[in-house]
Amino acid sequence: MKTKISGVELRRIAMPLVTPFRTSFGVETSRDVLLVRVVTSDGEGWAECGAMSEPRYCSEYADGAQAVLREFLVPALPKDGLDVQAVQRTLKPFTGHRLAKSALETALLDARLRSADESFGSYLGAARDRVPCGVSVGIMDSVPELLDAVEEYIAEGYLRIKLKIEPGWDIEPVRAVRERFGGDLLLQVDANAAYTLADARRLAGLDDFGLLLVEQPLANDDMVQHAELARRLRTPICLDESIESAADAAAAISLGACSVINIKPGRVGGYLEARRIHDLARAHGVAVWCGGMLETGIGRAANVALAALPGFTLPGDTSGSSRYFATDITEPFVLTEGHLEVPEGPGTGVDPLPDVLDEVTVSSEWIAL
Ligand code: OSB
Ligand code: MG
Repeated sequence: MKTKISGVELRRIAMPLVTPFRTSFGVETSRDVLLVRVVTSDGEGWAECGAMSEPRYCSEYADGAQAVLREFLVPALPKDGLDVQAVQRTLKPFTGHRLAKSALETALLDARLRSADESFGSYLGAARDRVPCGVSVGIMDSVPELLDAVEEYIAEGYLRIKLKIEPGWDIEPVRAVRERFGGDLLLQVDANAAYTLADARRLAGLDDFGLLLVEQPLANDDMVQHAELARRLRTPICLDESIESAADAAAAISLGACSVINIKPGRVGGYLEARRIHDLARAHGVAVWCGGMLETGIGRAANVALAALPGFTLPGDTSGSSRYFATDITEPFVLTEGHLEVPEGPGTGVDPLPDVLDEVTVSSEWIAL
């Protein structure tokens, strides 16, 4: 059955964060989100683009993603009919722009799955109906402030804590969290590319604290340097920014640049590429977990489905809606015993709440096909 696409809506929303989120690349106080809605002969589909307002985490940013969708990706879609493979073939000649491509592919996939009455989880191969959740804790002004935040997240049931680190905020906060909450707490750190290989001795200082992993210590394109660092640390290295495709994952694994991978579907161009990385990593005994980009319920729903695949053996950054927003644009995701349930309805299984969506909408454009 061929599907016709009549058009695509690009909608921008402004979502204030409940607490500022500071990383080594900047501070976020409000999430500027690009939503994609496709309208097809089979019905609608929604997706969320992971791009942030500035190109710091990666080269994409929300205005840029919107522009490339408007100017190139949406107009290239086959008008008379398509399936997901046809969409991938159409988008492939355009270099990069994976977050933008992912949003378009995911919205189309959502529309197709809804019309086929199949859930994302079932389509992707989910092996369980709920997933264990961790939380990513930003850089704070002081250690006591950090300890209060971590204490609250643990009280809410989060099963794993990830601390954002940067030079000057690494050993001390990690030691303080270990001392306060004990050696059994599942703890890991994320540097967002803030170090260089010259910092190897400092990073080796993290080896004393029994961390699950250190995420993306070096620059995005430092694959070889990560392999060298891996030889100097006992703490497992996990890559985030460096892995933009299954080919990158294969290279990283064969180089020994990482022993864990953070899979973010947007970063790798979509859920199908994300699943390829999962399959490859699993075949090599490399653990994976599902990362996040401070998503609303729209993006979160599909991420939670992905995180239910059998190779996702570590808790993800799939936190509850309240960790990010006072009001989510879907029914909120709420933790139960540190887990989120995989949505069961067709497609992503969630719908934007029209009133909330209208309230947070900043702009909307319609691209007819
Ligand atoms: O590096 O994993 C990251 C948020 C935005 C951009 C990059 C990252 C993050 C997080 C938070 O760590 C993940 C989440 O809770 O969505
Ligand atoms: Mg990261």
